Amino acid sequence: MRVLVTGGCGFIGSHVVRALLAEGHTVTNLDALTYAANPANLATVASHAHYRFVHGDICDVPLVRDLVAEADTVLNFAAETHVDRSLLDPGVFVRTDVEGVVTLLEAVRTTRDVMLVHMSTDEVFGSLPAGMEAAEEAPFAPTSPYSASKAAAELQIRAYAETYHLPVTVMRSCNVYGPNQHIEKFIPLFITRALAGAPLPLYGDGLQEREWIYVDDLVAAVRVVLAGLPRAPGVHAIHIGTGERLPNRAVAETICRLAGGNESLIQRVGDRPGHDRRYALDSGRLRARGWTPAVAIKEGLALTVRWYAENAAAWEPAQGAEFREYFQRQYGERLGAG
Ligand code: TDX
Repeated sequence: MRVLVTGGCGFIGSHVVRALLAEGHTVTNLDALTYAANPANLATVASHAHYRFVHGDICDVPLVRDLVAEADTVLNFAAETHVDRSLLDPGVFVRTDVEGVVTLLEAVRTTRDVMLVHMSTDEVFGSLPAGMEAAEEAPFAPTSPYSASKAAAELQIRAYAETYHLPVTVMRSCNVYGPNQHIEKFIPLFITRALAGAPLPLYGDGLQEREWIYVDDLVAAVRVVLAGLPRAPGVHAIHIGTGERLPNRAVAETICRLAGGNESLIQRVGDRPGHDRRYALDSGRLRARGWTPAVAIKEGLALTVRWYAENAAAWEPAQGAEFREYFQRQYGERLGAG
């Protein structure tokens, strides 16, 4: 395949780029290098003969049109992804997550012979009651500016697929974790702070439930999806979920144990506004295609804690001025008041 990956310097994108190159595909990586990108994630493949990096924005119409025209498959991982940041600064989420997707759709519409595969999220369904799982056709009920932008992107995809008879595959994943994830996210934030003996800001009662997938399992799922892309016009949605659903407090306690920290580091702080209580995906469609997760959460957390402990040089640069300012806005008062 000749794949255009967008957002390939991010967490999920970089794992997928490496896997695609290892499988012999040709990869062009279009990345805007926002705060969340880390080109070091791709240092080992930077000079690979079948890899090309393009520094640019998915909202750049002529650039995207040219790159899409060279590809047979477009994999969209470019996005603003952090819910807390969407509460502080929603505009950039609409731009990248919605306008960026429309830019891709326009390029795909005019190129035609290219398969678009888009990464979405379990958050488009909003909070689910206990015992319920969202199947691919469940109704959207997003609650944060982030999840609303991802749902809006999906509605644009649906509109284009319907109007212009385009085949588009939409993957919706549960929470991903593992090496190279930006330290703003729950698991890496708690790991890096536990390693430093710093307080761990647990929002609200800590009983919110998330479904977790180790990044290698996510990459394996993406490979299964890519191996059988439906070519019929329409939206082909597929859920990537493990069924491993845990309250945040339990994850935080495990991290404390693994990082050699004390559970007293966990500090309950003011809740995230509009905080969804529970996500859960029905992943039967993907499993019917032979995928099953290989890494249980306990093992995955141990691997992840070890990676952050042994690879400080890979994530410490992310703790620069931009992050310190964000951290102060997000947690300054919360931790001060805790
Ligand atoms: O400091 C924190 N304290 C805390 O209690 C942070 C950062 C998070 N949390 C809680 C909020 C969530 O219930 O932990 C849970 C996970 O938080 P995040 O890592 O921010 O992830 P979440 O909001 O669940 O969204 C993630 O999964 C779905 C990704 O950020 C999204 O991009 C993805 O679509």
